[in-house]
Amino acid sequence: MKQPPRRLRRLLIASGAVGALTLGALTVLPTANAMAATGCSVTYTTNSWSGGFTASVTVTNLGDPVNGWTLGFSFPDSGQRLTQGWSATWSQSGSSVTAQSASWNGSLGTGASTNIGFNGSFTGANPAPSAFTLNGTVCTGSTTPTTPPPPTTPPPTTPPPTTPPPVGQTPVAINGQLRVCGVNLCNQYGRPIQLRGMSSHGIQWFGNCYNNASLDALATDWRADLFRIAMYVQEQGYETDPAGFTNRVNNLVEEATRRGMYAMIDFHLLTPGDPMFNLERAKSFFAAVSARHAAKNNVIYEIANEPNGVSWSTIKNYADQVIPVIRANDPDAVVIVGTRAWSSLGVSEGASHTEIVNNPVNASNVMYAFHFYAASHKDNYRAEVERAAARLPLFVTEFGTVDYTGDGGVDLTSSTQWLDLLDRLKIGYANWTFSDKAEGSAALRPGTCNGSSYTGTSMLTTSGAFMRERIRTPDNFPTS
Ligand code: IDC
Repeated sequence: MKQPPRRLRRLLIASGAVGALTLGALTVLPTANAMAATGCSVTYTTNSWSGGFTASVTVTNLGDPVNGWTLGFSFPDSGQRLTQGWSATWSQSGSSVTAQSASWNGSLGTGASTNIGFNGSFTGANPAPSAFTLNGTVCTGSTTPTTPPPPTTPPPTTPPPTTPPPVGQTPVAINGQLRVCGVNLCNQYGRPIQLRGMSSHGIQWFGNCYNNASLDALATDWRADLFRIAMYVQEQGYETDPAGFTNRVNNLVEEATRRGMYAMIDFHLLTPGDPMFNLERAKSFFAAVSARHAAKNNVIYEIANEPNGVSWSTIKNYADQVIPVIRANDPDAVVIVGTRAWSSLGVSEGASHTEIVNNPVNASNVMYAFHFYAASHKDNYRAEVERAAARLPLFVTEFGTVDYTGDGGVDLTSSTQWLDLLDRLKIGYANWTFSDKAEGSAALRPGTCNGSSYTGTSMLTTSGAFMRERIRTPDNFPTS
């Protein structure tokens, strides 16, 4: 394409800006470029809540293939701030924002796209930026070659994938789509496996702990198989901004997926303990997330964190209404149902797993949650898990090395007994929490998430160091 005259160029810039304001996406004309063909387009969409927002930015390279890129734009309003980005190295200086490609999405072939994003805050309005640049070229949605293409231009080659192919063998690359088989969780070869991983803290409070560096460390330094995304429903969670939280969960699922980890979507109901209180919210939320991730093979749905103060039949009634919503979109995903009395299989309210055995939910490919806090829950709970595991598929979707408040000292003896039991029974687990909250259960020391260093042990608490050792020991993932 030829460079249009200067006047037309200005016109296009203006119309591009209008498009951005109305559609949340825009194109502006390129400036002069170097020898290579350049060009790009960007879509920018946001979900906002009071004072905060999540931006999803899709960058498409329309020029020659690039190896490493920098996206630039300016916030139009002086109150707009970048707080936490992902899938790129983000920075802000004045109103200018830049995002530098990560190792796995730096290569963008002709026509290839990648999605990156960030959380931000704003004080006044929150307008979309009106111009984007990729490696200095303004993104117009078209290509500008400076040299005429040679007569025998080869046909464009297939762009390289924007998600990295599994490096080595990730847990998802090895195990693929999971299925419940008898009382176990089986991989794509029909062999029982145990998933070991970490739970986030409430993403409404500790969203800054889930960034590129921390999730890289979780996947490659901790060698976690699983990342549980704890989305509280109350306590400033989902109910305050359903669209925003759905989007945040979706983004974290994408981040786990890129790194070859299983993603567990935790509908973290806790207070009130009656899941029916949140039935309609659960249906809306799970309809949205299961539609979005239906094609993935690494998503596990946990529909009720910790029901409490209600009977098993009430929980079953809830599950029997929520599971079909997920299955309508994602028929083969494993679903985990919380159990009575804070997912204690009923034990903390004087019941036992037999009420579930006698009246299971009306669905297959389902597991039941068991939670424990090692300093509070000991031999009688372990004995119940051992009995229940012979009859029900169990998943420890949350546990702490400390007491049930989530705080206090680590009980290494009880924690070790618990994890030895779970390893022996091949029961998967997620530890509460991969966060830097100042409480005993947090794996990261306070302040860690303000920095960028998450590998090794120097930033780990007693609980974090213990859990990293347990999680990173080699898994037994049979492949035949
Ligand atoms: C706790 C957190 C704590 C937070 C509190 C608020 O550790 O920082 O202030 O929630 O609700 C659970 C729950 C889980 C609790 C955890 C520890 O699923 O939300 O987290 N716990 O108390 N069940 C048993 C213990």
